[in-house]
Amino acid sequence: MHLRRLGLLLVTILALPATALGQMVSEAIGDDIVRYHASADARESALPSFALLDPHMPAAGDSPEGFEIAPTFFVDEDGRHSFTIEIDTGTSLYGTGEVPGPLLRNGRTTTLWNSDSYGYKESTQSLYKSHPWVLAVRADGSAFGVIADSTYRIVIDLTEDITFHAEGPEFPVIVIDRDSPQEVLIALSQLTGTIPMPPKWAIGYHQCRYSYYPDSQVREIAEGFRDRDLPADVIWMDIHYMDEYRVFRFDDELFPDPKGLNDYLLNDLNFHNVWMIDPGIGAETERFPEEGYSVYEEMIEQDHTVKTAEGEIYKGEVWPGWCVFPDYTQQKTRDWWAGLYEDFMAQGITGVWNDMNEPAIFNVESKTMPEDNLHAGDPDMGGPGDHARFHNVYGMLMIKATRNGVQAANPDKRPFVLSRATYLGGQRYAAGWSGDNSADWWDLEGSVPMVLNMSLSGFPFYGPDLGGFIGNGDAQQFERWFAFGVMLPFARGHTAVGNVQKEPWTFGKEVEDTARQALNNRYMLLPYYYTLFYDAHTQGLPIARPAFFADPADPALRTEDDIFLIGEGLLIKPSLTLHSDREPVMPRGIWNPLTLEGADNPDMPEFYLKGGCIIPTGPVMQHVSEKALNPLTLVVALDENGSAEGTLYEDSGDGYEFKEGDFLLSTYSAERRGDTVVVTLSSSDGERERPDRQMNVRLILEDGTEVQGQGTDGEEITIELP
Ligand code: NBV
Repeated sequence: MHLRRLGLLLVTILALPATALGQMVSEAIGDDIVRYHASADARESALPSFALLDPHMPAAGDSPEGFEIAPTFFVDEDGRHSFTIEIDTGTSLYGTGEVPGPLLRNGRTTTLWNSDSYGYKESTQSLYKSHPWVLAVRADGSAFGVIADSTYRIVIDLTEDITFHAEGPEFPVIVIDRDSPQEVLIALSQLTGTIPMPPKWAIGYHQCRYSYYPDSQVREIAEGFRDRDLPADVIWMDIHYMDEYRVFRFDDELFPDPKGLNDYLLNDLNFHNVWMIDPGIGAETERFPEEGYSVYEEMIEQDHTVKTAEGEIYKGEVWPGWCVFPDYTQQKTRDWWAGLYEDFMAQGITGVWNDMNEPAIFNVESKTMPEDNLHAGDPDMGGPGDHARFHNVYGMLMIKATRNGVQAANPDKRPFVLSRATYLGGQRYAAGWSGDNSADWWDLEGSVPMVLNMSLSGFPFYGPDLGGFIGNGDAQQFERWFAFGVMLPFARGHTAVGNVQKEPWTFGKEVEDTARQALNNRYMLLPYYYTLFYDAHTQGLPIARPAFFADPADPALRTEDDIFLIGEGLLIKPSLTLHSDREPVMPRGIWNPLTLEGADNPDMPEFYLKGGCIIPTGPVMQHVSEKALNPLTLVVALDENGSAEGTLYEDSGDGYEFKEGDFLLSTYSAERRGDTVVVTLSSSDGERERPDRQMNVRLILEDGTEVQGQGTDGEEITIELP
């Protein structure tokens, strides 16, 4: 027996109380997906899953013969239920959700405990989200994934093998085995769900600040984008719009007419809006002597609050002072919470931002509520329980309710919700961002692997505060961050109160020009991004992907996080540091340099197109619905066999008619025939009529030069090679 394995077995036997020495149970819950329980008793008493789409996912049969990846369950010296899955040499570990530092997670530990981690750095153990999930890529490029199906505080220890230590009771362990990391992520999303299709405006650029106020400043900022031809779609309202930080209430001096503001933004400027809602409900009502604060009053009257261990209403301090907190583990509370959005959304609000939902509490060492607080817990949540059990899913249950409310308020629109806290599976309800980062080169560089590890944890709609939340930074840093950051799936500039203004024009003309080039590229690539969001929604593939996806068996790519892929075909190489001579490792094969706007600007990223790929692009526009996709421009790079393929997804950009067939999914192919390249529409799906439009082809050659062709979409286009 392998020495390490023997050691582990001994530790296991010694650490186990005799009663827990049950026989491990395994069952298949999908093709090559096995769920393990420490014992038959553990299987019987397992709590409902919060990660899986089906909280009581039934077994599909016995675990398949020869399935090789199995956990060794044990109880550690601190009494925590634990397990280890051994890894072979050459196995690279990723995922573990929202983590600071590099992409590769071998050698690291992470504590899953949703935390308000203002100003986090590489040593910070817990950020805002919890993903009890590890993606393991073996030396040969095949891969497996591990879910520890527990909501309790968990330490993921990757210093040697894959070890999880979870507080609370025993829990199931799910293992997915596949031939590639991509297939593991598809399987993960089959288990935990994909992102809902976002409204198209949400994949445009977002401008935020803590906070824009009064309303005239909001107008000015939005106008500032339009006056300067800086493409953007969304402006955000942070906590200063609230009346004394009371959620669902507007400050009547700073924001006397939210509906008028929202209507002006949307109708006159084509700007959507997102407004913040926190979970802490101000408990002091003196502020509202006449009308009262119905949100608080209903909380009390209808018994929606989290309780202390003694069963009293729990009060914790946040922005409004003493607050009570909705207990989202009850359906009745989630329904009530969802109902609050009806009047709110009727103010012309188009998106909602849930912050502080770890939940964050001021002036206590733990930064959150006591772990022995009580949640009522409906039967489908596993019944009543302490906060230790529900802490990591508090934010996810909040956004589940929020999303329902936003959806019910406008049934014909696709909701957009952003959340700071969430849990494995939370991609079903909201997009996310990386919380309170700093205007610091470390944060700038680290924002790439953070996005990638979230991608590798089933959470594709994610991005950092571009330009940094804490601190001013400087022009050059802002410029570099913005230049590549707007290419990340969720593209939002944000910064904290007291900092300098950080709109793209406030650092001077050079930065503004770079920002315009970057935004123009994002908007020109919208057809591609939208197609990728559709793929993420339908298949569960991430939008931003690590370089190793291009060749999972290439060991040199396993640590590469200075470049990233958007989809399969577009490689982005940003300028991440001020002075670096490090050349990132490029994937092998054909990657043709692609000239986009800003190609001669050293602060802009470089772009490469993978041989064999076709990506759809359109005209630059100031907001996502400004112009029809005409001309459609296909950017093509041929593979070593002289062919290429790519898809374009189109629909109305909002609503649900796409589910009834109102979409157009086009597959284009290119093929070299002698001295020509022929581009055709090789298949088409959906009931939407093909627009009568011009189609251009940009064929990118290996040296970056290009040959162009022109024709009509749906018809063959032939290009003469030089
Ligand atoms: O609501 C204010 C901020 C918000 O701007 C930020 O994005 C969140 O992460 N919020 C945290 C509360 C306090 C920050 C110090």
